[in-house]
Amino acid sequence: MSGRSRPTVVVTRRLPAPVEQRLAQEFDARVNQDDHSFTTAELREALRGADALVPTVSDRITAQTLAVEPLRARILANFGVGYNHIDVAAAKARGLVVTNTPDVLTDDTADDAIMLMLMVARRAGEGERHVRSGTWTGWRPTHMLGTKVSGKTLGLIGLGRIGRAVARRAHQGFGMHVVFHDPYPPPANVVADLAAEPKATVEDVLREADFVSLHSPATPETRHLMNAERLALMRPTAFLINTARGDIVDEAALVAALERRQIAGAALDVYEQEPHVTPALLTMENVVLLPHLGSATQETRVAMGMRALDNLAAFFAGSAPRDRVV
Ligand code: 8YV
Repeated sequence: MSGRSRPTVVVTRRLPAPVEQRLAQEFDARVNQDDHSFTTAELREALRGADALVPTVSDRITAQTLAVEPLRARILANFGVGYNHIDVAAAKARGLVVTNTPDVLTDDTADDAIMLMLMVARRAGEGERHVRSGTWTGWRPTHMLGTKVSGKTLGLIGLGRIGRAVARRAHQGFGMHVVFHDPYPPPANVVADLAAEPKATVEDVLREADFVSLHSPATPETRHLMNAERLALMRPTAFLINTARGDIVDEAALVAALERRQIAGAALDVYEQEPHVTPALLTMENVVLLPHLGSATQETRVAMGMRALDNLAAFFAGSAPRDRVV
């Protein structure tokens, strides 16, 4: 293809080098050199000036943003599996195709959930802070006792790709009993292979689980799914883990539940208003806080980028992109 005929693609954040190299080879790429978070004005400009946009979770692509005239962009190839930051109905109404990057980040995100479960149960963050503070006085039988993970009950809210990968790790690796609720469960043979026990309601899971891990997409239905009432159903010895989306947990209600000792702790990778974290959480030793690291490995971020570029390449070649969501 000649330079002139190559589609113009705006990528809102810096991507790993191999992805940017391919991007430059195949497209007329406009890269965000200093990796700043795009303003609404910049997003609108990109929609007016480019054939495609590669956004990330740090971009809010609202109906108002999508209302630009004239609209040149024809596809939003999201870098990431979750696309709740894009108003897909508005995108569809404007004739835009939207794609995401599933599968390639499943293992890393499941690893992240297991890591958080272990960290919060075994007080890993607190222990690290203790050693680094220089106040550790030495080993003793009663020092910093945590909660045993192996053999406990893990409750999964959502048994999609990532939920299933967590179930496998928990059951096969830690001998955990896995219970779950999913309004759209996978086929019975898949559930049986995982040795996961279905529950009729979210509440049933919450009442039984020693660890509750969230794996639902962020939708209007799942917004604040973990509210004050549901948090109160968890066991006082149980921990909440969220690697899905911040919107699923009412962060203020979580703080209240932790303050009242209604639950034993929480481990979060995602927040309601990223990068803002409700200040009270920062002060709690029984809370583990990570900066949205679910898919943050070199291998996976390259794979996500390549998958987004595959979707763009297919679209501009006139074929169906593999990961079309609308
Ligand atoms: C990404 C994620 O890092 O893919 C997702 O949905 O939450 C993360 O793995 C982020 O969304 C990239 O846009």
